[in-house]
Amino acid sequence: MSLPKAELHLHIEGTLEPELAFELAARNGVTLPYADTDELREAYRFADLQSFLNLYYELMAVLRTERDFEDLANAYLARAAAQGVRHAEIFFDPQAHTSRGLELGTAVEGLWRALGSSEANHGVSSRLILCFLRDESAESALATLDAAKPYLDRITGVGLDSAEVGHPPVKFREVYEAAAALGLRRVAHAGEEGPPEYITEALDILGVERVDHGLRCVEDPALVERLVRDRVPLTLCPLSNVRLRTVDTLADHPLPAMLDAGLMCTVNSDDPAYFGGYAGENFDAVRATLGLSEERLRELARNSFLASFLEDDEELRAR
Ligand code: ES4
Ligand code: ZN
Repeated sequence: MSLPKAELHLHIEGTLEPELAFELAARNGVTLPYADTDELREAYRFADLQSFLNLYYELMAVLRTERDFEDLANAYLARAAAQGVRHAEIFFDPQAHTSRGLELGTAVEGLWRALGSSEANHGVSSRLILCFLRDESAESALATLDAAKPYLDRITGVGLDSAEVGHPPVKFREVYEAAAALGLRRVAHAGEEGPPEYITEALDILGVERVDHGLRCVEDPALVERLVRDRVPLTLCPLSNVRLRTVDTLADHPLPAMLDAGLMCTVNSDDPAYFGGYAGENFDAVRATLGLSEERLRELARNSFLASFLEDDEELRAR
């Protein structure tokens, strides 16, 4: 569906389609442990977040050069534009690349080659959000923030992703304090697989402006009341929740009840190459399966711009 919208929860490494993975593997002389794209797609059956992350990190081996990151981002932007995405706030995982021996600058410069000309080439404005891997140490996150200092003109904010349970937001208190002091915006994944308390911690200790997923807030009525009162945006990813079995089926997704409760929800795609759809398919799915009215869909699209990091004038132009 091509309702104008902003994408606020999108891991660029999660847009690596099997065809591009094999193309980059051939270009870089990397051997993948899959015979072809069909066999690779067969591996896209996940039991939980960790089983997905294992494949997600494995496939990143094909990303080696600035051009690889540029091609990855351009492929995403073209697809997003075709589905009505007018603005994209894009996560990337530097530690998943520096741990393989790449320079952080290879990822940033390569992504920027696509993002810097995205408005002209695709009609999509963009922002870059650096994510820390929460299953790595706080020291590693601090070192990553330090390594990013030469690129801060290209980085709008920081996020927190990867395996959630056992890695509460408080672990990254210092890192987020340092990021805030550098003038960076702050978001974090919380309440995807982790408990509602992680959402409260992300707000109170990390000072996040948006919560990525935040799905499990529904287990805590007092927290829901707070999120409604403070208009805290939640970047929900319905198809991701189905594929990672955070919900049993899409029909069981609490999105309609969350909207009825007054929560500021947005609909996003997370890792679209792995979860069966980009922003448009996520909107289509919630419309078809959850029976959301046109008015609710327009509310979701409006929320996506309101919750973005665009300035007011840019936001009006984008939608
Ligand atoms: C992710 Cl779905 C999801 N959750 C947490 N971390 C991630 N990194 C990429 N996709
Ligand atoms: Zn995510």
